[in-house]
Amino acid sequence: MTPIPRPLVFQPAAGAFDLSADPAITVSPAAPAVAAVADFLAERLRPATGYALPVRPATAEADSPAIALALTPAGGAPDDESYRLDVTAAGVRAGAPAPAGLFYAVQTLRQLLPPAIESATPQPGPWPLPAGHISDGPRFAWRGLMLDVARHFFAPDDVKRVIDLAAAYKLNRLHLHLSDDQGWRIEIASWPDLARVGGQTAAGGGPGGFYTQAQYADLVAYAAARHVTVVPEIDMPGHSNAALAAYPELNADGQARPPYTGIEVGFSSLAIDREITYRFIEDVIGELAALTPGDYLHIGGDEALATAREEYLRFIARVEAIVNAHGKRAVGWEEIAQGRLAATTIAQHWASGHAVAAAAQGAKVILSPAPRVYLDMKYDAATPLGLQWAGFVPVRAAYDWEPATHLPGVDEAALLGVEAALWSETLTTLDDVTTMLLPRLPGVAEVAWSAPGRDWDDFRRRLAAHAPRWERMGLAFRREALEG
Ligand code: TNX
Repeated sequence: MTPIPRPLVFQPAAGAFDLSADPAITVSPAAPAVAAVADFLAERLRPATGYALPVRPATAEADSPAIALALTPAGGAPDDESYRLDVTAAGVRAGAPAPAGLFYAVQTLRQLLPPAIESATPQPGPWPLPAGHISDGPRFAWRGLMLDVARHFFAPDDVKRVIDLAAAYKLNRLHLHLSDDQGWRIEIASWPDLARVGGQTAAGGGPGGFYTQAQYADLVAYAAARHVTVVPEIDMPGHSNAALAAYPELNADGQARPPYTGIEVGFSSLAIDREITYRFIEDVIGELAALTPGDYLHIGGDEALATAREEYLRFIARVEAIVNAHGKRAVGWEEIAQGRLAATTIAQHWASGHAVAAAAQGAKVILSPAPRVYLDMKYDAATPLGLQWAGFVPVRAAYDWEPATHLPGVDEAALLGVEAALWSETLTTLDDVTTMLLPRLPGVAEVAWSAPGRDWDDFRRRLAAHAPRWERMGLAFRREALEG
Protein backbone atom coordinates (compact mmCIF):
# COMPACT_ATOMS: atom_id res chain seq x y z
CA MET A 1 0.00 0.00 0.00
CA THR A 2 1.34 3.40 -0.96
CA PRO A 3 2.49 5.27 2.15
CA ILE A 4 0.99 8.58 3.35
CA PRO A 5 2.12 11.11 2.27
CA ARG A 6 2.48 9.58 -1.20
CA PRO A 7 6.15 9.33 -2.28
CA LEU A 8 7.40 10.92 -5.49
CA VAL A 9 8.41 7.53 -6.92
CA PHE A 10 6.95 4.28 -5.56
CA GLN A 11 7.83 1.11 -7.45
CA PRO A 12 6.72 -2.12 -5.77
CA ALA A 13 8.60 -5.28 -6.77
CA ALA A 14 8.05 -8.98 -6.18
CA GLY A 15 9.07 -10.49 -2.85
CA ALA A 16 9.73 -9.13 0.61
CA PHE A 17 12.36 -8.77 3.28
CA ASP A 18 11.28 -10.45 6.49
CA LEU A 19 12.18 -8.82 9.77
CA SER A 20 12.27 -12.25 11.40
CA ALA A 21 15.80 -12.46 9.99
CA ASP A 22 16.48 -10.20 13.02
CA PRO A 23 18.68 -7.83 11.04
CA ALA A 24 21.18 -5.38 12.42
CA ILE A 25 20.51 -1.73 11.73
CA THR A 26 23.76 -0.38 10.33
CA VAL A 27 24.86 3.24 10.08
CA SER A 28 27.26 4.88 7.69
CA PRO A 29 28.95 7.06 8.71
CA ALA A 30 28.77 6.17 12.40
CA ALA A 31 27.92 9.78 13.22
CA PRO A 32 25.59 10.75 16.08
CA ALA A 33 22.89 12.19 13.80
CA VAL A 34 22.75 8.95 11.78
CA ALA A 35 22.91 6.71 14.85
CA ALA A 36 20.02 8.72 16.33
CA VAL A 37 17.84 7.81 13.33
CA ALA A 38 18.86 4.15 13.65
CA ASP A 39 18.01 4.17 17.36
CA PHE A 40 14.68 5.78 16.58
CA LEU A 41 13.93 2.98 14.11
CA ALA A 42 15.04 0.25 16.51
CA GLU A 43 12.87 1.72 19.27
CA ARG A 44 9.85 1.71 16.96
CA LEU A 45 10.37 -1.91 15.85
CA ARG A 46 11.49 -3.67 19.04
CA PRO A 47 8.28 -3.57 21.14
CA ALA A 48 6.03 -5.37 18.63
CA THR A 49 8.63 -7.75 17.14
CA GLY A 50 10.58 -8.56 20.28
CA TYR A 51 13.74 -8.68 18.09
CA ALA A 52 17.08 -7.33 19.25
CA LEU A 53 17.70 -5.14 16.18
CA PRO A 54 21.18 -4.06 17.25
CA VAL A 55 22.48 -0.76 15.90
CA ARG A 56 26.09 -0.84 14.70
CA PRO A 57 28.44 0.81 12.21
CA ALA A 58 28.31 -0.64 8.69
CA THR A 59 31.22 -2.99 7.98
CA ALA A 60 32.75 -4.13 4.71
CA GLU A 61 31.76 -7.80 4.99
CA ALA A 62 27.98 -6.98 5.12
CA ASP A 63 26.93 -10.55 4.42
CA SER A 64 24.34 -10.77 7.19
CA PRO A 65 20.92 -9.23 6.53
CA ALA A 66 20.72 -5.60 7.47
CA ILE A 67 18.68 -2.46 7.40
CA ALA A 68 21.42 -0.13 6.20
CA LEU A 69 21.12 3.62 6.78
CA ALA A 70 23.68 5.65 4.86
CA LEU A 71 24.34 9.30 4.14
CA THR A 72 24.75 9.20 0.35
CA PRO A 73 26.04 11.28 -1.19
CA ALA A 74 27.74 12.46 1.96
CA GLY A 75 27.92 16.19 2.51
CA GLY A 76 24.52 17.09 1.07
CA ALA A 77 22.84 20.35 2.02
CA PRO A 78 21.72 20.09 5.65
CA ASP A 79 18.19 21.13 4.73
CA ASP A 80 17.84 18.45 2.03
CA GLU A 81 15.00 16.18 3.19
CA SER A 82 15.00 13.72 0.27
CA TYR A 83 15.74 10.00 0.55
CA ARG A 84 15.76 6.70 -1.31
CA LEU A 85 14.60 3.40 0.10
CA ASP A 86 15.31 0.04 -1.52
CA VAL A 87 13.91 -3.21 -0.17
CA THR A 88 14.89 -6.62 -1.56
CA ALA A 89 14.60 -10.10 -0.09
CA ALA A 90 18.23 -9.75 0.96
CA GLY A 91 17.97 -6.49 2.90
CA VAL A 92 16.97 -2.86 3.18
CA ARG A 93 18.98 0.19 2.16
CA ALA A 94 18.02 3.74 2.99
CA GLY A 95 20.14 6.55 1.56
CA ALA A 96 19.82 10.29 1.98
CA PRO A 97 22.08 13.34 1.66
CA ALA A 98 21.21 14.47 5.20
CA PRO A 99 19.89 12.90 8.42
CA ALA A 100 16.39 14.35 7.91
CA GLY A 101 15.99 12.24 4.77
CA LEU A 102 17.06 9.10 6.61
CA PHE A 103 14.48 9.93 9.27
CA TYR A 104 11.79 10.17 6.59
CA ALA A 105 12.95 6.89 5.05
CA VAL A 106 12.40 5.33 8.47
CA GLN A 107 8.92 6.83 8.73
CA THR A 108 8.09 5.37 5.32
CA LEU A 109 9.52 1.99 6.34
CA ARG A 110 7.20 1.88 9.39
CA GLN A 111 4.21 2.25 7.07
CA LEU A 112 5.37 -0.57 4.79
CA LEU A 113 5.18 -3.04 7.68
CA PRO A 114 1.86 -4.49 8.91
CA PRO A 115 -0.14 -2.23 11.31
CA ALA A 116 0.68 -4.56 14.23
CA ILE A 117 4.22 -3.12 14.13
CA GLU A 118 2.80 -0.13 16.08
CA SER A 119 1.82 -2.31 19.04
CA ALA A 120 3.51 -1.65 22.36
CA THR A 121 3.75 -5.37 23.22
CA PRO A 122 5.11 -8.43 21.33
CA GLN A 123 2.91 -9.63 18.46
CA PRO A 124 3.12 -12.89 16.48
CA GLY A 125 4.11 -11.30 13.15
CA PRO A 126 5.04 -12.19 10.40
CA TRP A 127 6.83 -8.96 9.48
CA PRO A 128 7.15 -8.77 5.71
CA LEU A 129 8.57 -5.56 4.29
CA PRO A 130 7.40 -5.56 0.65
CA ALA A 131 10.21 -5.25 -1.90
CA GLY A 132 10.46 -2.16 -4.04
CA HIS A 133 12.10 1.17 -4.69
CA ILE A 134 11.10 4.55 -3.31
CA SER A 135 12.66 7.86 -4.26
CA ASP A 136 11.10 10.72 -2.36
CA GLY A 137 11.38 14.31 -1.23
CA PRO A 138 9.06 17.11 -0.15
CA ARG A 139 7.28 19.65 -2.29
CA PHE A 140 7.29 22.34 0.42
CA ALA A 141 9.96 23.28 2.95
CA TRP A 142 7.39 24.28 5.59
CA ARG A 143 5.04 21.49 6.58
CA GLY A 144 3.43 22.54 9.81
CA LEU A 145 0.93 21.85 12.52
CA MET A 146 -0.23 24.57 14.90
CA LEU A 147 -1.41 23.52 18.34
CA ASP A 148 -3.31 26.04 20.48
CA VAL A 149 -2.15 25.37 24.04
CA ALA A 150 -3.56 28.72 25.21
CA ARG A 151 -7.33 28.14 25.13
CA HIS A 152 -6.70 24.81 26.81
CA PHE A 153 -3.39 23.67 28.16
CA PHE A 154 -1.89 20.37 27.07
CA ALA A 155 0.75 18.74 29.27
CA PRO A 156 4.22 18.12 27.83
CA ASP A 157 3.61 14.39 27.35
CA ASP A 158 0.48 15.13 25.31
CA VAL A 159 2.42 17.56 23.15
CA LYS A 160 5.01 14.84 22.59
CA ARG A 161 2.29 12.50 21.25
CA VAL A 162 1.27 15.27 18.85
CA ILE A 163 4.90 15.69 17.75
CA ASP A 164 5.15 11.93 17.16
CA LEU A 165 2.10 12.08 14.95
CA ALA A 166 3.24 15.12 13.00
CA ALA A 167 6.65 13.54 12.39
CA ALA A 168 5.05 10.26 11.27
CA TYR A 169 3.52 12.16 8.35
CA LYS A 170 6.76 14.03 7.61
CA LEU A 171 5.66 17.39 9.01
CA ASN A 172 8.62 19.49 10.14
CA ARG A 173 7.17 22.45 12.07
CA LEU A 174 5.24 22.50 15.34
CA HIS A 175 3.80 25.96 15.86
CA LEU A 176 2.82 26.39 19.52
CA HIS A 177 0.24 29.11 20.14
CA LEU A 178 1.56 29.95 23.62
CA SER A 179 -0.54 32.95 24.62
CA ASP A 180 -4.04 34.25 24.11
CA ASP A 181 -6.81 35.97 26.03
CA GLN A 182 -7.51 32.82 28.04
CA GLY A 183 -4.00 31.85 29.08
CA TRP A 184 -0.24 32.45 29.05
CA ARG A 185 1.61 29.14 28.79
CA ILE A 186 5.36 29.77 28.94
CA GLU A 187 7.42 30.76 31.97
CA ILE A 188 9.16 34.12 31.44
CA ALA A 189 11.71 34.65 34.22
CA SER A 190 11.78 38.46 33.95
CA TRP A 191 7.95 38.72 34.05
CA PRO A 192 7.00 35.87 36.37
CA ASP A 193 3.31 36.77 36.73
CA LEU A 194 2.69 36.02 33.05
CA ALA A 195 2.76 32.30 33.84
CA ARG A 196 1.98 32.54 37.58
CA VAL A 197 -1.18 34.62 37.05
CA GLY A 198 -1.84 34.46 33.30
CA GLY A 199 -1.25 30.71 33.27
CA GLN A 200 -4.02 29.95 35.77
CA THR A 201 -6.95 30.27 33.41
CA ALA A 202 -8.39 28.43 30.40
CA ALA A 203 -11.43 28.63 28.13
CA GLY A 204 -14.47 27.40 30.01
CA GLY A 205 -12.90 28.02 33.41
CA GLY A 206 -10.61 24.98 33.73
CA PRO A 207 -7.31 24.90 35.60
CA GLY A 208 -4.91 26.16 32.90
CA GLY A 209 -1.20 25.49 33.23
CA PHE A 210 2.11 26.56 31.71
CA TYR A 211 5.44 25.12 30.59
CA THR A 212 8.45 25.86 32.71
CA GLN A 213 11.45 26.90 30.63
CA ALA A 214 12.99 23.48 31.28
CA GLN A 215 9.82 21.74 30.03
CA TYR A 216 9.73 23.94 26.94
CA ALA A 217 13.40 23.23 26.22
CA ASP A 218 12.69 19.50 26.60
CA LEU A 219 9.83 19.76 24.08
CA VAL A 220 12.08 21.61 21.65
CA ALA A 221 14.71 18.88 21.97
CA TYR A 222 12.12 16.11 21.60
CA ALA A 223 10.84 17.77 18.44
CA ALA A 224 14.35 18.32 17.08
CA ALA A 225 15.09 14.61 17.53
CA ARG A 226 12.15 14.06 15.14
CA HIS A 227 13.33 16.74 12.70
CA VAL A 228 10.56 19.07 13.82
CA THR A 229 11.32 22.75 14.48
CA VAL A 230 9.26 24.39 17.21
CA VAL A 231 7.84 27.79 16.25
CA PRO A 232 6.65 29.58 19.40
CA GLU A 233 3.90 32.17 19.08
CA ILE A 234 3.19 35.07 21.40
CA ASP A 235 0.02 36.61 20.00
CA MET A 236 0.15 40.45 19.95
CA PRO A 237 -1.20 43.13 20.19
CA GLY A 238 -4.65 41.49 20.46
CA HIS A 239 -5.40 38.08 21.95
CA SER A 240 -3.44 39.35 24.95
CA ASN A 241 -5.85 39.44 27.89
CA ALA A 242 -3.88 36.89 29.94
CA ALA A 243 -0.88 39.25 29.92
CA LEU A 244 -3.14 42.28 30.53
CA ALA A 245 -4.59 40.51 33.58
CA ALA A 246 -1.14 39.70 34.96
CA TYR A 247 0.44 43.17 34.55
CA PRO A 248 -1.65 46.36 34.85
CA GLU A 249 1.10 48.46 33.25
CA LEU A 250 0.57 46.72 29.89
CA ASN A 251 -2.92 48.24 29.65
CA ALA A 252 -3.51 51.65 28.05
CA ASP A 253 -5.37 52.77 31.20
CA GLY A 254 -2.93 51.12 33.60
CA GLN A 255 -5.67 48.92 35.04
CA ALA A 256 -5.32 45.14 35.12
CA ARG A 257 -8.03 43.33 33.18
CA PRO A 258 -10.05 40.55 34.81
CA PRO A 259 -9.15 37.04 33.66
CA TYR A 260 -11.09 35.82 30.63
CA THR A 261 -12.46 32.32 30.10
CA GLY A 262 -14.94 32.88 27.25
CA ILE A 263 -14.21 32.29 23.56
CA GLU A 264 -14.94 35.66 21.97
CA VAL A 265 -12.07 37.29 20.07
CA GLY A 266 -10.88 40.80 19.26
CA PHE A 267 -11.44 42.75 22.52
CA SER A 268 -7.93 43.00 24.00
CA SER A 269 -4.89 45.11 23.11
CA LEU A 270 -1.51 45.75 24.62
CA ALA A 271 -0.92 49.49 25.22
CA ILE A 272 0.66 50.59 21.93
CA ASP A 273 1.85 53.98 23.21
CA ARG A 274 3.54 52.90 26.44
CA GLU A 275 7.28 52.22 26.31
CA ILE A 276 6.83 49.56 28.99
CA THR A 277 5.02 47.46 26.35
CA TYR A 278 8.19 47.29 24.25
CA ARG A 279 10.39 46.50 27.26
CA PHE A 280 7.98 43.67 27.99
CA ILE A 281 8.18 42.42 24.39
CA GLU A 282 11.96 42.77 24.32
CA ASP A 283 12.20 40.62 27.47
CA VAL A 284 9.71 37.98 26.32
CA ILE A 285 11.19 37.70 22.82
CA GLY A 286 14.70 37.67 24.27
CA GLU A 287 13.96 34.76 26.60
CA LEU A 288 12.03 32.84 23.95
CA ALA A 289 14.74 33.38 21.34
CA ALA A 290 17.35 32.05 23.76
CA LEU A 291 15.24 28.92 24.38
CA THR A 292 14.40 28.33 20.72
CA PRO A 293 17.13 27.10 18.35
CA GLY A 294 14.83 27.30 15.32
CA ASP A 295 14.91 30.32 13.02
CA TYR A 296 11.35 31.51 13.63
CA LEU A 297 9.34 33.44 16.23
CA HIS A 298 5.62 33.93 15.59
CA ILE A 299 4.22 37.30 16.70
CA GLY A 300 0.52 36.62 16.06
CA GLY A 301 -1.01 39.89 14.84
CA ASP A 302 -4.45 38.46 14.06
CA GLU A 303 -7.83 39.94 14.87
CA ALA A 304 -6.44 43.07 16.57
CA LEU A 305 -9.90 44.59 16.47
CA ALA A 306 -9.29 46.69 19.59
CA THR A 307 -6.20 48.38 18.08
CA ALA A 308 -6.46 51.31 15.66
CA ARG A 309 -5.01 50.47 12.23
CA GLU A 310 -2.23 53.05 12.27
CA GLU A 311 -1.17 52.00 15.78
CA TYR A 312 -1.31 48.35 14.75
CA LEU A 313 1.06 48.94 11.83
CA ARG A 314 3.50 50.88 14.00
CA PHE A 315 3.36 48.13 16.63
CA ILE A 316 3.98 45.28 14.18
CA ALA A 317 6.96 47.05 12.60
CA ARG A 318 8.53 47.54 16.03
CA VAL A 319 7.94 43.97 17.17
CA GLU A 320 9.27 42.60 13.89
CA ALA A 321 12.47 44.61 14.45
CA ILE A 322 12.81 43.19 17.97
CA VAL A 323 12.49 39.65 16.61
CA ASN A 324 15.08 40.35 13.92
CA ALA A 325 17.45 41.90 16.48
CA HIS A 326 17.39 38.55 18.28
CA GLY A 327 18.47 36.82 15.08
CA LYS A 328 15.08 35.32 14.22
CA ARG A 329 12.67 35.55 11.31
CA ALA A 330 9.24 36.86 12.23
CA VAL A 331 6.13 34.93 11.30
CA GLY A 332 2.71 36.56 11.67
CA TRP A 333 -0.89 35.94 10.74
CA GLU A 334 -1.60 37.51 7.38
CA GLU A 335 -3.00 40.75 8.84
CA ILE A 336 0.61 41.88 9.35
CA ALA A 337 0.94 42.25 5.56
CA GLN A 338 -1.11 45.46 5.72
CA GLY A 339 2.19 47.13 6.57
CA ARG A 340 5.63 47.03 4.98
CA LEU A 341 7.33 43.79 6.03
CA ALA A 342 11.00 43.01 6.52
CA ALA A 343 12.43 40.90 3.69
CA THR A 344 12.61 37.78 5.87
CA THR A 345 9.14 38.01 7.41
CA ILE A 346 6.60 35.28 6.70
CA ALA A 347 2.82 35.80 6.51
CA GLN A 348 0.42 33.03 7.45
CA HIS A 349 -2.83 33.04 5.49
CA TRP A 350 -5.94 31.86 7.30
CA ALA A 351 -9.08 33.68 6.15
CA SER A 352 -8.51 36.91 4.20
CA GLY A 353 -6.75 38.37 1.20
CA HIS A 354 -3.94 40.02 3.16
CA ALA A 355 -1.59 37.20 2.14
CA VAL A 356 -1.87 38.53 -1.42
CA ALA A 357 -0.39 41.83 -0.20
CA ALA A 358 2.37 39.84 1.47
CA ALA A 359 3.24 38.02 -1.76
CA ALA A 360 3.07 41.29 -3.71
CA GLN A 361 5.80 42.77 -1.51
CA GLY A 362 7.94 39.65 -1.89
CA ALA A 363 7.23 38.01 1.48
CA LYS A 364 6.87 34.25 1.79
CA VAL A 365 3.48 32.84 2.64
CA ILE A 366 2.33 29.84 4.65
CA LEU A 367 -1.14 28.61 3.73
CA SER A 368 -3.53 27.69 6.53
CA PRO A 369 -6.87 28.26 4.80
CA ALA A 370 -9.56 27.75 7.43
CA PRO A 371 -12.05 25.88 5.19
CA ARG A 372 -9.29 23.36 4.35
CA VAL A 373 -6.89 22.95 7.24
CA TYR A 374 -8.53 24.38 10.36
CA LEU A 375 -8.78 20.99 11.98
CA ASP A 376 -10.73 22.50 14.89
CA MET A 377 -13.67 22.78 12.48
CA LYS A 378 -16.22 19.98 12.82
CA TYR A 379 -16.00 17.24 10.20
CA ASP A 380 -19.78 17.42 9.74
CA ALA A 381 -22.95 18.28 11.63
CA ALA A 382 -22.67 15.13 13.75
CA THR A 383 -19.19 15.92 15.12
CA PRO A 384 -19.45 16.56 18.88
CA LEU A 385 -16.21 18.59 19.16
CA GLY A 386 -15.09 21.64 17.27
CA LEU A 387 -16.34 24.92 15.84
CA GLN A 388 -17.95 25.64 12.49
CA TRP A 389 -17.40 29.30 11.66
CA ALA A 390 -15.45 28.29 8.52
CA GLY A 391 -17.90 25.53 7.66
CA PHE A 392 -17.44 21.80 8.05
CA VAL A 393 -14.07 20.31 7.12
CA PRO A 394 -14.56 16.70 6.04
CA VAL A 395 -11.48 14.65 5.20
CA ARG A 396 -11.87 15.34 1.51
CA ALA A 397 -11.79 19.14 2.06
CA ALA A 398 -8.52 18.84 4.00
CA TYR A 399 -6.96 16.65 1.29
CA ASP A 400 -8.40 17.64 -2.06
CA TRP A 401 -7.01 21.12 -2.78
CA GLU A 402 -4.07 22.65 -4.58
CA PRO A 403 -1.86 25.22 -2.77
CA ALA A 404 -0.43 26.90 -5.88
CA THR A 405 -3.86 27.93 -7.17
CA HIS A 406 -5.64 28.30 -3.85
CA LEU A 407 -5.20 32.07 -3.52
CA PRO A 408 -5.06 34.05 -6.77
CA GLY A 409 -2.02 36.32 -6.39
CA VAL A 410 -0.11 33.86 -4.20
CA ASP A 411 1.58 31.48 -6.58
CA GLU A 412 3.96 28.59 -5.98
CA ALA A 413 7.04 30.83 -5.87
CA ALA A 414 5.56 32.80 -2.95
CA LEU A 415 4.67 29.70 -0.98
CA LEU A 416 6.85 28.48 1.84
CA GLY A 417 4.39 25.75 2.63
CA VAL A 418 1.24 24.58 4.33
CA GLU A 419 0.26 24.39 7.99
CA ALA A 420 -2.73 22.70 9.63
CA ALA A 421 -4.16 24.54 12.64
CA LEU A 422 -5.77 23.08 15.72
CA TRP A 423 -7.42 25.71 17.92
CA SER A 424 -8.54 24.36 21.25
CA GLU A 425 -11.61 26.27 22.41
CA THR A 426 -13.57 22.98 22.54
CA LEU A 427 -10.69 20.54 23.08
CA THR A 428 -9.51 19.57 26.55
CA THR A 429 -7.82 16.16 26.32
CA LEU A 430 -5.30 14.39 24.12
CA ASP A 431 -8.14 12.18 22.89
CA ASP A 432 -10.00 15.32 21.78
CA VAL A 433 -6.89 16.52 19.98
CA THR A 434 -6.23 13.29 18.09
CA THR A 435 -9.94 12.89 17.29
CA MET A 436 -9.76 16.17 15.38
CA LEU A 437 -6.36 15.43 13.81
CA LEU A 438 -7.18 11.91 12.67
CA PRO A 439 -7.98 11.17 9.95
CA ARG A 440 -7.49 14.70 8.54
CA LEU A 441 -3.86 15.49 9.39
CA PRO A 442 -2.45 12.84 7.00
CA GLY A 443 -4.44 14.48 4.19
CA VAL A 444 -2.93 17.89 4.90
CA ALA A 445 0.50 16.27 5.15
CA GLU A 446 0.07 14.83 1.66
CA VAL A 447 -0.83 18.29 0.33
CA ALA A 448 2.35 19.68 1.92
CA TRP A 449 4.75 16.86 1.02
CA SER A 450 3.61 15.19 -2.17
CA ALA A 451 3.78 16.37 -5.77
CA PRO A 452 0.68 18.13 -7.16
CA GLY A 453 -2.21 15.96 -8.28
CA ARG A 454 -4.72 14.52 -5.81
CA ASP A 455 -6.53 11.22 -6.25
CA TRP A 456 -9.30 11.20 -3.68
CA ASP A 457 -10.49 7.64 -4.25
CA ASP A 458 -6.97 6.30 -3.97
CA PHE A 459 -6.31 8.41 -0.89
CA ARG A 460 -9.46 7.38 0.98
CA ARG A 461 -8.55 3.70 0.41
CA ARG A 462 -5.03 4.26 1.73
CA LEU A 463 -6.40 6.15 4.71
CA ALA A 464 -8.89 3.40 5.57
CA ALA A 465 -6.12 0.80 5.39
CA HIS A 466 -4.01 3.03 7.59
CA ALA A 467 -6.50 3.43 10.47
CA PRO A 468 -5.57 0.15 12.25
CA ARG A 469 -2.20 1.78 12.98
CA TRP A 470 -3.89 4.41 15.15
CA GLU A 471 -5.72 1.63 17.00
CA ARG A 472 -2.40 -0.09 17.66
CA MET A 473 -0.94 3.20 18.88
CA GLY A 474 -3.90 3.66 21.21
CA LEU A 475 -4.89 6.94 19.55
CA ALA A 476 -8.48 8.15 19.46
CA PHE A 477 -9.64 9.07 15.96
CA ARG A 478 -12.90 9.89 14.19
CA ARG A 479 -13.76 6.62 12.53
CA GLU A 480 -17.00 7.96 11.01
CA ALA A 481 -14.99 10.46 8.98
CA LEU A 482 -13.22 7.67 7.10
CA GLU A 483 -16.44 7.00 5.21
CA GLY A 484 -16.40 10.31 3.39
C1 TNX B 1 -9.71 32.40 14.46
S1 TNX B 1 -7.17 31.97 13.11
C2 TNX B 1 -8.62 32.76 15.24
C3 TNX B 1 -8.43 32.10 16.53
C4 TNX B 1 -9.56 31.14 16.87
C5 TNX B 1 -9.93 30.37 15.63
C6 TNX B 1 -10.96 29.33 15.88
C7 TNX B 1 -6.77 33.13 13.84
C8 TNX B 1 -5.53 33.70 13.40
N1 TNX B 1 -7.59 33.56 14.82
O1 TNX B 1 -8.28 33.05 17.55
O2 TNX B 1 -9.12 30.28 17.86
O3 TNX B 1 -10.41 31.27 14.67
O4 TNX B 1 -11.16 28.53 14.76
